[in-house]
Amino acid sequence: MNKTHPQRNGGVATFGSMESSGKRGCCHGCGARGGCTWRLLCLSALALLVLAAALASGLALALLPRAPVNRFCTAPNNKTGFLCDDRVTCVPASWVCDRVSNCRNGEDEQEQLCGDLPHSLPGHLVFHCSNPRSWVYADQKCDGMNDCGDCSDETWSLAACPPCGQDWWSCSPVHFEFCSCIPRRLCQDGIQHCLGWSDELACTA
Ligand SMILES: [Ca+2]
Ligand SMILES: [Ca+2]
Repeated sequence: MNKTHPQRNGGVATFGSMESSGKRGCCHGCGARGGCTWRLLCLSALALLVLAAALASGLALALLPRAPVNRFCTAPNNKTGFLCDDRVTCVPASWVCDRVSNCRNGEDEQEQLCGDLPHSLPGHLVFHCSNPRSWVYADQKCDGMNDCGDCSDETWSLAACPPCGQDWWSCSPVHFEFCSCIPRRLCQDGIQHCLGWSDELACTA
């Protein structure tokens, strides 16, 4: 008595055709004893190809020359600033290359930026004093302090500073720290700051 398994003949025929086609092509064969070896091999090869393509794309993108990033921004108190990589954080100009990381990833202290000051800095961060050998950060221009040493960051036409604000007293100072305005908090503090004593005689805080 021969028993014929209803699925066996069909299965053999099916396996046979799939196996032969699997050897001809790829990812179609599934041998009964091989446990879908060809299919697994083909799928693995495909996965490797996809992975390799993804890696190659990433590498190509990394090697592409990047367009210069616009770092200009306005920091608090309307100061000229440096825009961090997050495109949100705006660091005041004088915080760049001060050896303190202020951007999340420290891009304000990178060697590329700080290696050859001031030439390595973006131009908008630098103010050149009337003395060609001196420079200050852009946010030190018109801040009331004599950072250039010759007041060219405060009074000269190069700086084009607005008149003293309401928190300042306009006079001719004697302290080299200031140029043409002194903070009103220094008025009537018992110390002469203005050449004509106006900070002690006329100014009210
Ligand atoms: Ca810094
Ligand atoms: Ca200044």
